[in-house]
Amino acid sequence: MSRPHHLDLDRFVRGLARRNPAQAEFHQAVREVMHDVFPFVRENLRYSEQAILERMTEPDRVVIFRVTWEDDRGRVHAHRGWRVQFSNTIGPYKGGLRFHRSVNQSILKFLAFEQIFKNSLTGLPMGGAKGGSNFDPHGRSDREVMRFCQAFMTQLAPYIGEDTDVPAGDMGVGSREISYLFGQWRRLENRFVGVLTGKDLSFGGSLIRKEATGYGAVYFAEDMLTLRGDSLAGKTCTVSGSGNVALYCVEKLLQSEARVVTVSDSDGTIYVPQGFTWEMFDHLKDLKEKRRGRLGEFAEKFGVEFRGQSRPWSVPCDLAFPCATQNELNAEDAAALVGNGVQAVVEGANMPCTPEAVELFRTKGVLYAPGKAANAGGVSVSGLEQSQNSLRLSWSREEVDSRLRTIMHEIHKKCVAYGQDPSGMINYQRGANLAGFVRVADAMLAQGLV
Ligand code: NDP
Ligand code: 2IT
Repeated sequence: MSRPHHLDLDRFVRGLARRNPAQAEFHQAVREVMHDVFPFVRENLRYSEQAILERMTEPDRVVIFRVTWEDDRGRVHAHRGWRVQFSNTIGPYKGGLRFHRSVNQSILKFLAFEQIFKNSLTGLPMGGAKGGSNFDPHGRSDREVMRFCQAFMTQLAPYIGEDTDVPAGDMGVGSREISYLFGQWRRLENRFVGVLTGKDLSFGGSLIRKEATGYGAVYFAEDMLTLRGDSLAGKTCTVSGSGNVALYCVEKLLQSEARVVTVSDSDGTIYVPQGFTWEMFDHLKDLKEKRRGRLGEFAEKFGVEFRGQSRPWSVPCDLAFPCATQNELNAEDAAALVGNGVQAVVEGANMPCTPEAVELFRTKGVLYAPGKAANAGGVSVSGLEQSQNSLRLSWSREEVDSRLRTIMHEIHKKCVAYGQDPSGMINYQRGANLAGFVRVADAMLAQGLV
């Protein structure tokens, strides 16, 4: 059956919006990918003839479940849980779990959709998925988090497995949560295999997994700059967030002799004009990873400026690393960054820049690294954790870090190969979208109608 040759992006997205009402983030993520893929598919009719785009934007399945649990005061709560299994064309479903009050189906579908292309770029055998809950771990005791994780896993367990779907962490899900989730899975299944990644080192976790997303984003930034004959040393960097991704982005920037002047959380931004010292970083890591504290406390201890309810983007910088959450950097923020002479924006978070912000970066010649390329280090080391679990071996820090570096270099190369503009600029967004797309689309063609 031949498909229309006059593919129309607006019509496609309108159809998607009709079929998936009230899912703004999902529509946004699909439009962003399709903007680059449509012209390519128009020239390669084998994809449109097999309805690849229609099939790729419909998840294999979405599992929705109730999570009932009891807090420390004996009150009963009913939260909602999801697992979006979007595509397992090139490997078992793979992607994080997010626990945050904002979680809904639209956000998880956008994240799972993005994950398909990100995982494809890594070159590893991983499909795309995401899951989570509208449960908010902030302010909850360890026992409450444990009971929630046990209840969540009891519902999720029938749908996952080491060769089926391998969840990991995302916002609100770190080592503590993965440990509780793993404990419950093992209890239910009476097996010990790598069904989750981001595990503790004592039971099958990988060295460097914790650091991988932040480190990977900095490796990617380094490659972008190297191609321009430049380097990270001495660059002034703004970072948003102060969670897993942000912390290790800051650490690698400091190791690269860059100057990090901000971090943030949902209360506001810390501004350190002279740049974070190692002492400040060590304290921040302890505050956020161990004590689950707030940035106001950090500002007080070091006597640095805390800008309440404010984001880092008005602070002058050479490089910006949004590492908090989706749509945290809008057109106004982008204009402020451009006005202050930003050279590159590297996404540690998933879809942190709005489409209007990205468009401004493109027109002003600012290097822009989309999350699906720049933050792929996390899921890459998850893939390496799966390999180590299958081999029943643990690789050294050096071994995993060197594999991570190689994977990030390869992703950078793919973006350059697919993203060359006639002007000589590299459109990393198009490069990432097309390179990610081609691998999955060709596998779909080869596998027939599924
Ligand atoms: P964490 O939960 O560890 O940290 C999230 C950080 O973002 C916290 O500092 C949080 O502050 C802040 N934040 C959340 N919402 C807002 C908001 N509306 N405004 C300002 N700050 C906010 O999550 P991660 O570091 O793991 O994830 C961050 C981003 O990176 C997400 O987009 C995630 O999808 C993406 N990512 C994560 C990977 C991973 O391996 N963990 C891999 C690839 C991408 P507060 O404590 O106040 O909520
Ligand atoms: O967005 C992401 O890539 C992640 N949250 C990590 C997923 C994973 O399976 O490690």
